[in-house]
Amino acid sequence: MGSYSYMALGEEIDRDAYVVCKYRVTTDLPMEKAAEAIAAEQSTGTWTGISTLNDEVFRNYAAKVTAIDGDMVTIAFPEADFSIKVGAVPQILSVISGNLYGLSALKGVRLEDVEFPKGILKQYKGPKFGDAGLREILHRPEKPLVGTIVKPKIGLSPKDTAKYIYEAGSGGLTNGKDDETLVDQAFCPIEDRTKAVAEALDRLREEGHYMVHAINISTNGQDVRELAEDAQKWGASQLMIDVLTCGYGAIQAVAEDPKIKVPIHVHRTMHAAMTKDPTNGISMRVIAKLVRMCGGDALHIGTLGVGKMEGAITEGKQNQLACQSDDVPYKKVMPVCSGGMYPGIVPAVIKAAGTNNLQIQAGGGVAGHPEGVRAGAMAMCQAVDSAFEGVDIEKYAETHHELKLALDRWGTK
Ligand code: CAP
Ligand code: MG
Repeated sequence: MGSYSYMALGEEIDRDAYVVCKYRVTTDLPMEKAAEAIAAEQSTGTWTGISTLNDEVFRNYAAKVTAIDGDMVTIAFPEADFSIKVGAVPQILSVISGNLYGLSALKGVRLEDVEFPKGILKQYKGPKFGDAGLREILHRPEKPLVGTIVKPKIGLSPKDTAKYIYEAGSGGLTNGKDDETLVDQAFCPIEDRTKAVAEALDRLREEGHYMVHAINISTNGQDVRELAEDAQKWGASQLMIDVLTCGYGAIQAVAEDPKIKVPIHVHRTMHAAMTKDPTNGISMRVIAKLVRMCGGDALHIGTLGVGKMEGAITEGKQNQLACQSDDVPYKKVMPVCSGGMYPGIVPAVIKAAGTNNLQIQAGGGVAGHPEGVRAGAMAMCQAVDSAFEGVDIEKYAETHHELKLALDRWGTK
């Protein structure tokens, strides 16, 4: 029974022949032992030597531990370990992010980053629209997109949802969306909501304002594509999919459906179950890379360390880069900053983002404005304009009533 070593420290590998992963590993064992346990379990090994593993199989398909730097372990998986046609992201995740979390050799392990070879990247089409496509639809070439999430997140009728969106658009917002828990409840059937919101958006367009609203079509695998086509038929200007509850396959199925001619907003609800713990799980950067491959046009990346949801600025910047980098053959994804946003925090978010190429959206920060949704929308737009024009927000508020009321209510960050 041959014994095989998965250690290949310092070995130069052809980056176009491997999927290269970086893991943060916590273990009481020597790091080499822990790293080898991951490489073995995720490729040709198991907990004991086996008579059925031969030199040829090992040579062709074994993963390699190519670097150990403190608690960071780099493991290279041969491209041949991954499916050629079917299998896609589910099979990729089973290799790079599967059994390893349960290995008794590890106290914790977090998949921090992944780099794919060209042969795998070319199996995916990426976003159909991307950030530039969204800007074209909205006739908004350079300022940040400004959006809202209809609040309360559940309970409004289709008519009241549409009224909310009409008010938000009248206040200048470019984007609306369903919240992550709203799909097709009895109080707001998706067909009625989609049609009512479409009428509100048509009215806004007749009044000279361009706005899209993402209808949440999160559902099971066999229905999501048909629901996407139905929602588009009912007038949806954008679709939303909760990627972690629906799966990456749902994004890919809808994005690659030739009948779908509207962008996809990707919500990441449930992500914190795997991204929040710095020693265990998966980084949002990896999720963002997979969403981009599968065709998401806009993706929540957190609030760069300044909002209500957890996440430090460095992670936020990594997520932003995963959406916007030029090192993959795909259109760029619009990074969405959401979660506890309000007008007074906008300058800090834009400063942290270091660019205007983002979508800032607020639910409570619009619906909670003292003078209602339209004024809340105006205050968010005024906050974005102040940052875009490089004017101090307090100064800007001296001549913008709605922003002044928002700053009085929630302050600045
Ligand atoms: C924001 C939101 C979004 C969060 C999710 C919410 O509402 O609708 O789902 O943005 O977090 O339900 O919290 P508020 P993330 O604007 O009222 O906070 O974007 O980090 O995935
Ligand atoms: Mg929400």
